[in-house]
Amino acid sequence: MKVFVSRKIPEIGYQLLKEAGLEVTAWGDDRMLTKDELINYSLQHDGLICMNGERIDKEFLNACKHLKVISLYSVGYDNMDVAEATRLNIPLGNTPDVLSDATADIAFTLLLMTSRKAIFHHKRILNKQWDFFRPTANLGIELKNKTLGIFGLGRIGMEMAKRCKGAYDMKVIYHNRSENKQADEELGAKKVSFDELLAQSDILSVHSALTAETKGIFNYTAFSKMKPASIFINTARGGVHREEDLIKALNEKLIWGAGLDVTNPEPMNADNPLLSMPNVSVLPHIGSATEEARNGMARIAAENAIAGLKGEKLPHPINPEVQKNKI
Ligand code: 8YV
Repeated sequence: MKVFVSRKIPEIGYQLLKEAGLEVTAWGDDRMLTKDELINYSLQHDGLICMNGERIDKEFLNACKHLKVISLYSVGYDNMDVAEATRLNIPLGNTPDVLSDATADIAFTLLLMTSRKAIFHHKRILNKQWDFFRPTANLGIELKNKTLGIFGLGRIGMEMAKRCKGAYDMKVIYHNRSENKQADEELGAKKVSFDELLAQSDILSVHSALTAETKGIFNYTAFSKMKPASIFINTARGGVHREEDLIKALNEKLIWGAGLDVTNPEPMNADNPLLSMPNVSVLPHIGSATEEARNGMARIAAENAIAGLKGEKLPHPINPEVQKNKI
């Protein structure tokens, strides 16, 4: 059996695949494959390990119906047409849990950076603007006892809530479809409506998947319902907020600041107005960028691929119904 890995991943991934007796083709060039290249390589293999930036859409899936498994090196699977893969009986896997701490750390980092205008002050040094002390210039805001609102309280949101509770004794509220009992028991977190989340949060942190329901939900109307002193954080997917509405909301001081690890599109243009706002911090989608998380993702992506190629249940399936009747 042959597996294609579409981008360089940590060594542990290749090692596990080889130990399982698979023939591995690892894309080694430092560039993204084109759609046609991805199809052509996939056609020569039985399984695929791919990235979130690659569109696993109807066209790809129908061209590569033969694949015994598609293992995504990412927890978010908004790049995949899951319904079509399920219709074609292709098992899909993702890499949850191993990146929750790393991503929550980036949400927390963005919160601190934004609340103290850290990037703006760093740029002042680079621009030779660090001159003399001004008691009232460019002040930040403190976080103790504030209310944290989580949009999409799953594994990553829970880790962000723990950090904010532990460090600043924040009150935690969240908006989810279903109640999160663990958050209630461990953090006293309360489930609220979307409008209540907007109205009550001092910090609003997005941790939801990008779906038809969440796409663009943070628009001008939503930002207008937030507190003028609030900070908006998004480490999930850029498509959940509308970038031009966020810029407008910041310019009109409807909200105080924003911290983004995800943008729309990615990469963000270097001339994006958000990059020159003092109360905004932007990072280039580095939520999972730690040795620990990326190694864990490589391990899980390999384990999913191996199981799929052996016709076994994937340890982390996206569409478990595909395999339920077959195994
Ligand atoms: C990846 C992520 O860096 O897992 C996810 O959903 O957003 C990140 O871990 C990104 O998807 C690139 O594949």
